Amino acid sequence: MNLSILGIPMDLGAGRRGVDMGPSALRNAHLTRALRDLGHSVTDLGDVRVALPETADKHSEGGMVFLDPILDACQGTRDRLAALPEGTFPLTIGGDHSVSMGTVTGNALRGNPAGARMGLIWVDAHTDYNTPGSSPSGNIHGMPVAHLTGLGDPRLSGLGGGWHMRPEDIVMIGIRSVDPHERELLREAGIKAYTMKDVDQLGITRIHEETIERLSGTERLHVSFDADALDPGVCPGVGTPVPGGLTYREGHLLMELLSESGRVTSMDIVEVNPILDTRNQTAEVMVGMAASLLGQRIL
Ligand code: DIR
Ligand code: MN
Ligand code: MN
Ligand code: MN
Repeated sequence: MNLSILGIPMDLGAGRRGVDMGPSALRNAHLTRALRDLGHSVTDLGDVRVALPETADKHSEGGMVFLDPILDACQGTRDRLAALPEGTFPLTIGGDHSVSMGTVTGNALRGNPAGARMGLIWVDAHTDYNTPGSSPSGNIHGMPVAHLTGLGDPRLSGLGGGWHMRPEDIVMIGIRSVDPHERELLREAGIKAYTMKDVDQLGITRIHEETIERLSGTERLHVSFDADALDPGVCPGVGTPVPGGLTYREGHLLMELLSESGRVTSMDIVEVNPILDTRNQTAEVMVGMAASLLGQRIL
């Protein structure tokens, strides 16, 4: 496969500093080499330009911190991805999870100005379904999915032009932290979310089967993997660790099964924070997750 790596070194959407170094940490953990060893042709496109928090305008507008520079970075990401040749598999590396407003729209718009029907698998401890009105923090990394479905601020929800994600084409896995008003919005939208209780009860194999069945009508399939979906013991280098996450093997099994499905067309790895990490463990684990999604097998 032709893989394109694109970094978005942004921490403007998160509550703490450091995930802007995520792309460096992942490259240091030999991301390119791991994917080339699987037989892929890998091009690193470098990084999207992102404003520095020290020089950007932080003023919180309508309940959103750093709205303008985040919008700029998401537009840059979207345009870069939309212009890639069709048939390329983009692997986007963040950055806080607000980058996914740019990655998902860019991947939907590639070769299709109206936007392809996109399935979205959101692997995360959080549902990231806040709007500026429901958010307790004002941090935009808690809001990307709501904006992708057309809720919230029109500048962010307008990144896809007229295109939006259909709520029925979204599946979340690993969920264990949802804000009170966010929970209501998620219910109203009818988004399928597999909580950690569901992971314990059903297991990853069944969840994977149901997910692929549910998303069978979509043309493209994007996996957005927030490192905090995995247990903090596995991935300590994240800004908002929540106990009781996916085990190392549950993460790999989900990626291995998705790889076998042959359906996935793009991926994000986000929220790797080397400042809070133990050595570079979190980046190393996430390189392994990408490798499993892209064909690595035990035998
Ligand atoms: C919280 C935290 N729900 C918020 N969200 C996080 O600020 O909206 N998302 N950490 O990754
Ligand atoms: Mn997230
Ligand atoms: Mn998260
Ligand atoms: Mn986050």
